[in-house]
Amino acid sequence: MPKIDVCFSPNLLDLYDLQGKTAVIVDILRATSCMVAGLGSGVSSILPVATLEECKALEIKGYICAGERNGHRVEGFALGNSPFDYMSEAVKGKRIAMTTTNGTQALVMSSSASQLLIGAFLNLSVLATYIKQQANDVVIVCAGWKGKFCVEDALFAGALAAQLPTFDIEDDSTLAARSLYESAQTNLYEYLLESAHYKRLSHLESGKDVRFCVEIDKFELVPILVGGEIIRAI
Ligand code: 3SL
Repeated sequence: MPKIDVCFSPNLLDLYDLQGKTAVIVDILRATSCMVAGLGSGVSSILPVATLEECKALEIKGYICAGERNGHRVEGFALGNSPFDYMSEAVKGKRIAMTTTNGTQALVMSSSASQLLIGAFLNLSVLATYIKQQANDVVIVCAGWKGKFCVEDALFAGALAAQLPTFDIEDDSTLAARSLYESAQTNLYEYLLESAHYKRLSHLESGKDVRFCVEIDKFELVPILVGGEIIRAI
């Protein structure tokens, strides 16, 4: 049986051997939700980069610059980090270069995995089906916040683990994530009202992004990193 493991922070990645495994990167609020929403709405590809400078330099190559620092759109960038920015007509068919505080960093730090997939509640079931078909060992890498645990990423890890019941559980992080999801699944949005990142995003209109990011199965696609860019695997 393939194995499943949950890494609660990129700062813990040294404890995990990603070689030969599938890493599912998750940053529910909001980077990976933006990626799923964008590719599901017609964006052609997303190039994740670590720094603002790398991102800006891609503009002359035809990329649209997107991202945030500390939750706020970067000055001079066309897009911020709201999933709604990624679903507009203006970005259909376009390539986006993206840098965020945690999500794109988690991706870059997981590059030793044999395959990198993008997870969000927005594509939960199609992602689970894809992983089941491949039957490869999987590590869910939670982006967290500046190395710290984030409950929304752990909830997603639990939701995905719950859809992969035949996978062998490697250690207790998967059990913990699953129990957390089971206790919150009937009302994810309300559960997140007390979370640190919900509070950090309080400058946004009335929780609109957060509500959207906890919608389950809104999109039928699996984003994958190929040659440095995120595209649709299916
Ligand atoms: O850290 C990240 O990658 C972002 O998703 C954080 S924020 O939701 O845009 O603040």
